[in-house]
Amino acid sequence: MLERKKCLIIGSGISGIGAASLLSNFGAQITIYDSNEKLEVEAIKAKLPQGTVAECIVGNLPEEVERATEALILSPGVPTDIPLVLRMKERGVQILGEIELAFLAEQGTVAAVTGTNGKTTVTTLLGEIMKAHLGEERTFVVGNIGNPYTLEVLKSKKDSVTVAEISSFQLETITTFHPHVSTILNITPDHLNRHHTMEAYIEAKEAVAKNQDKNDVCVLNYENEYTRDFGTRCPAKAVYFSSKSELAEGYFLRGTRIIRRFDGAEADLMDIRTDMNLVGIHNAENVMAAIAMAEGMGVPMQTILSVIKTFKAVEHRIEYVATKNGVVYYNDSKGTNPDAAIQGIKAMDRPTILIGGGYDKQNTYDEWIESFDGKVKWLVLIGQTREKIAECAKAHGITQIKFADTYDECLKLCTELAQPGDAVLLSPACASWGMFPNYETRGKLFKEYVNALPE
Ligand code: UMA
Repeated sequence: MLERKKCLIIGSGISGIGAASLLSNFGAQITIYDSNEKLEVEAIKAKLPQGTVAECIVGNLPEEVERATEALILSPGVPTDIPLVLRMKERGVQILGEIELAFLAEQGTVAAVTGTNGKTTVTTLLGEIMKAHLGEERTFVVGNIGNPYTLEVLKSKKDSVTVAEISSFQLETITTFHPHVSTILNITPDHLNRHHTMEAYIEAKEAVAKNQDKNDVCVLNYENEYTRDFGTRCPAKAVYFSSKSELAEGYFLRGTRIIRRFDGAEADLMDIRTDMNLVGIHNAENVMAAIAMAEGMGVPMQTILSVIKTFKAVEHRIEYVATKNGVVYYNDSKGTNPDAAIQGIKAMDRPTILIGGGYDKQNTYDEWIESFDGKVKWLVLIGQTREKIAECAKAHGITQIKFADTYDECLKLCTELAQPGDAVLLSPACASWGMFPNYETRGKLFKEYVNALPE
């Protein structure tokens, strides 16, 4: 369909490079455009896989290139309402996101995971379950998790499964993307600077199910008002999980046990204290979602439960780093919004030096600060949002606040402030952008710093 077409990819990050590689297999004429004028064309070309040929342009896009474009491929980080995209839309140019582009080449079955929080944990866990069921060579784990779908999809076969973590950015640009099993884990305010309104954010999330029908499954959180409501109008068969209510149908917690109940028949599946290594109620929810999705994908319960038993926390998600001088260090760099960070502080059981702040996604911080529950001994703030968070913290009666100008200074300050018996938690409630290329870099630097501290 895109054969010989003049395709313009916006963004030269990992998703743009993946898109170029796949388009090259489609036989398209490719131009990669990146608005960041500081990038070098040669450096972008060097990132292209062998055999992929693309024109690369940085800074300003020449008018003749824009006019010649027949299909536009957007990287997830490119807003869909920038003037260039709007002009192309008006001209009737085909516009695809990187996920939609990849799906055009999908041969197998897809399971898609979205939601404000928990996506990476559920995607990774479901990926492990599918690998145990089908084998590594028939399972692909892709998407927002950091592995572009476009780079894997050509390996897909009729009997393979792709487990895709899909962000709201990526869902904005899907047209035919059709998972057999999907989930919206939860929806809480996030990315409002990109989507502008909560309604638009919800709409983007719900799009994960828009091509599904009643032969497909959509797994939803009964305790989240948006996802519960979506179940009543979802085009797929809605399957609920709940950490608070005993459901007539679905998966739920009874005390510390996960129960499965369908057609009046109940099965007691596992204990969240002894049969899994992840901590916190949010992780019990993640595990229930993964169980429901895996069952929807036809995996026997025995396989599902045996994988859950050995599954460990995902890197950067309330990840234990080390204990140094009696201080326990946790890396929750993936706490990139207040709701995710609430899970981080909730999981702490001791006085905590909490590192917060970063890129401003125009979130509000009241709920996060209210969840501190007297545990935050010092709040150490960095980045663009530090004043905004400090003001909010003061309004909630928290005065033990320190500012750091650099990340290095922040880490040193935390080690000075922490006493034996305390925890130091990096759980910033903000994206890392502006100080780091991504949350992984922020988390890795934290771990390197902690591991280098004397015993
Ligand atoms: N760019 C432009 N014009 C624009 C905007 C950006 O040219 O208007 C350029 C930038 O200069 C930069 C490039 O686009 O060079 C970056 O593209 P990108 O932001 O789409 O980043 P990628 O490296 O391609 O990574 C993307 C996802 N990034 C975002 O959604 C911001 C990665 O998710 C994802 O892992 C990857 O594709 C593979 O699918 C990261 C993320 O932060 C982890 N996601 C957000 C989140 O989880 O909260 C949604």
